[in-house]
Amino acid sequence: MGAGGGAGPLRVLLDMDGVLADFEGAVLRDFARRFPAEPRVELAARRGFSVREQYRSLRDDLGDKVASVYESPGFFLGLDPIPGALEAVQEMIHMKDTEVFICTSPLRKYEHCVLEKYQWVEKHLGPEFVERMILTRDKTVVSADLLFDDKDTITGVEPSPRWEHVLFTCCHNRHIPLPAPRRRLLSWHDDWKGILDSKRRQ
Ligand code: T3P
Ligand code: MG
Repeated sequence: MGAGGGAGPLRVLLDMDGVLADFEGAVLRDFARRFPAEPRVELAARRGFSVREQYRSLRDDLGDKVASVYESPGFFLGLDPIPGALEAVQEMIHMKDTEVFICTSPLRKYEHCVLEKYQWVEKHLGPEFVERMILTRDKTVVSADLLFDDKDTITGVEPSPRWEHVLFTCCHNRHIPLPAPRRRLLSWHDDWKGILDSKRRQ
């Protein structure tokens, strides 16, 4: 099915942080380096989408400290790829009847984040993928068949987005029960092709 109904290529949106780029691993690594004496949240203990909220719940000022980590220059460009992501995306882009876009939200404090997201994609996926980037704070207005995203609840002005949100498993969402018919992709080594195939048949 093409974006939201009818014949046509399958359009897939890929979120960036938590799906292609390891935001959580880098936050923990850089926080530990910059604030070695402070308490930190290990990945196994992460709960809830917002890193800032969880650090703030440890101690009030730690929220701003952890935010200063991901707002620093070089942070977004320095993220490691999620295991298997680059290979999966290169394979997906060459699949017949498939359109792949990267759909990512910039931080509200966008100074370094926006430029570095473009640079990251060019560095790890190549200039042709830069053509496929959609930066938006509201993913609900983008029309596609599938959105792979690690954020458990995605809201915006459109109450009924055209895409099916497949939850990409990440440290902060692995404990969240997903009521049917919602589905997960556990990792890029899981059956993402099966999800694309089942969507084509719908
Ligand atoms: P993406 O849409 O690619 O997942 O909010 C800006 C980006 O940073 C967004 O990228 C999500 C990511 N992010 C987190 O994953 N957790 C956080 O706590 C914050 C502040 C941002
Ligand atoms: Mg994300």
